[in-house]
Formats: sequence, structure tokens, C-alpha cells
Amino acid sequence: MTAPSATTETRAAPRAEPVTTPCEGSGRWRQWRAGAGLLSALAALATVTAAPADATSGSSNGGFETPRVQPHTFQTLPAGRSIGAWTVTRGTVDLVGEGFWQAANGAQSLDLNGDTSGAVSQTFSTLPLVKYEIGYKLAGNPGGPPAVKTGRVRINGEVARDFSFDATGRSFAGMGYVHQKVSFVATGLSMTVEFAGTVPGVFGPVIDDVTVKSCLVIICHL
Ligand SMILES: [Ca+2]
Repeated sequence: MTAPSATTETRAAPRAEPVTTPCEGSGRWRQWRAGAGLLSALAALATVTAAPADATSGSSNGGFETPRVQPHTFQTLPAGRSIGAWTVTRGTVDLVGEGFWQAANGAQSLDLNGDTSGAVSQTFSTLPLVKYEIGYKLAGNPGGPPAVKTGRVRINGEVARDFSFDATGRSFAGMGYVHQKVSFVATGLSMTVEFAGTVPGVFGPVIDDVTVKSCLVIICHL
């Protein structure tokens, strides 16, 4: 992080030098050095804002492991109910217990359709200008139609991603989970992430193993 020397007149103008830094092991993001002044300003910003909560799957119930549901059953939860740090925000969802069907991680998972399409949300602390990557495992309830289960991720109320999963050929023992992710650059001190089912009926998209990871901000050299 060496600042360009102001006393060497013949020195060439500083070049933007790429520096790659990991996104907590889940990918690599590119940061461009933009001078010590801006970096100092960002460091100062980080010191005056609250540190983000530990937004890993373990502390945020990203695996829907609590509360425990009686094994081989599921519990239908209406809007207003809590699932650990999650809140049911629309319709109804099914918290699926151990052994009912295959979970992507741990024992439990969440069908975003209970009696009808529903949604859950959780609010995480963030640092402004820091990029966050929300990862999740996606499958679909193979118990009935339609074959293609659709859903939506909203961040702070805005649509961040529409997703779909074709459950054709899947079974309770072989759910076929896929990993998906969506990224978001925070502009405030929190973000609310919502997962919603957008397909009618009782057989909806299934999510599990939700993680939130912070990445270094991308700085454009002006
Ligand atoms: Ca789980």
C-alpha cells in the first residue's frame, strides 16, 4: 500500500495495480489500488461503523436446523412466525424435519410453499460499500406438480434474482440440490434478504444452507 512519491519528478504516473483477494474462500474478487488516501478513508469508515454480525449459516440458522421438527414430519408456519433468525413474511412455508426428505446440509430444510406460496426473510448487519454474496442450495418438492418450481430472492425489497428448479426425476431421497448465489453491494448498515416461492400450490421450491459472505469492495480507479 505504498503511496506514489511526490518528490520524484521523473517517476511515471502510478499504474493501477490489480490485487486479487479471496471472498472468504468462495471465489476471488479483484480490487484495484486507488491510492493510499482513498484506502485510508475506507479504513476510517470501517472503524466508525459497526462490525457486521457473523452472518454465516451457523449463527443465522441458514440451514433451518432450529426449531427442531419431529423427524419424518413437517410443520406449516404462517406469516409472522419465526424460524430461528428467519421470519415468515408471506403466505405459509413448510419447515421440513429430519428424514422426511434429503436435506442439503444438516437434517432440516424449507419448502417455500406451505398451504400456498410463502416467504421468509432475515436482516443482516452490513458495512457500506462492502459486497456481500448470498449463497443457498435449491431443490424442489418432488411430491407433486408443477414440475418446475419458481421463486425469488429480494434484497431490501428489490428483486435480486428469480430462480427455478425442475423437479422432474427427483425424489425425496435424491432431491438434486444445486448451489446458487446472488451478490449485493451494501449502501447502509443492514440488508434484508427474502426468499419467496412464486409458484402456486403446495409443492414449492426448497432451500437450505443459506450463507452470507462479505467480499472486498471493488474500487474503480478514476
Ligand atoms: Ca439444513
